[in-house]
Amino acid sequence: MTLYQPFLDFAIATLQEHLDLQPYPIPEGFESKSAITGKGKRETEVLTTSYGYQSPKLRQIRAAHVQGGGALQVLNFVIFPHLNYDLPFFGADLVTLPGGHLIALDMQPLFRDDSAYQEKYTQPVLPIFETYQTHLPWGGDFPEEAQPFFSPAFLWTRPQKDEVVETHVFSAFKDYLKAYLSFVDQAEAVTDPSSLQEIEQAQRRYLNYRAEKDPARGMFTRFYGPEWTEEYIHGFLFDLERKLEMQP
Ligand code: DBV
Repeated sequence: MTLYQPFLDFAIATLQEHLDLQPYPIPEGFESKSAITGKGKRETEVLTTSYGYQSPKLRQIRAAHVQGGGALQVLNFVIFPHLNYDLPFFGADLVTLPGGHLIALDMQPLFRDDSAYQEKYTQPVLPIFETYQTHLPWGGDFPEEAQPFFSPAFLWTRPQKDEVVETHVFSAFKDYLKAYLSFVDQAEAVTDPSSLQEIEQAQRRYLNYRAEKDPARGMFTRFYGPEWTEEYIHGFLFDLERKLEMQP
């Protein structure tokens, strides 16, 4: 059992319980990928496994789980709603590197500076966010250009101990996911053409940013090569652009 496996198991079980969950196709060759890294006694396997689901309101629910021993563990888990809902993205980037843990957890807004939107999708999360401030303080040093994509309830923290991840971070992850599912439950389809256009624009903005700035690009390129990495990013992890191109 690795650090983030319980997070993944909880997420899938909870989604299954609350949603009409269907599989989301994972392109061939990307379900599971392994490479050997390091030399001699440092030789370790780095295994990346992918998970994909969808539901009537959620276009793509996907996870990438990287397992490379005690000094490299990642769970990147994102939910992309269908384009006819104003729902935020659920975004979790749980990263363990030799220097410690790096935790990003948020309901990433479509419209960061719209106060009605904040009222609807950030206010209800703030009490949960505040609950965790003592044990999971602000992690500092955050890319300026990423700011527009996060809400005021963005949980960004760098715990040193595994134990903090296993307890407080796991608990925050559960609370955020449950709160997200209650948003999904309440969400009603948008039909107004100009609102639909704004949603599509906001989704494209987010997608392009994440695909372009994916902080895992370097790591994946080192392990699996540039071709596999670019195809994984654009063909699975952040695939909206491709899916829209395929539509008539
Ligand atoms: N991040 C991803 C995907 C990953 C992944 C798909 C499957 O978006 C892993 C793997 N994140 C990952 C790794 C690192 C980070 C760091 C391996 C460490 C990179 C390194 O130090 O070499 C939030 N993730 C980060 C950082 C931030 C985030 C701010 C540290 C700063 C940085 O290196 O850029 N999550 C990340 C982010 C957004 C998000 C920028 C933007 C919307 O949702």
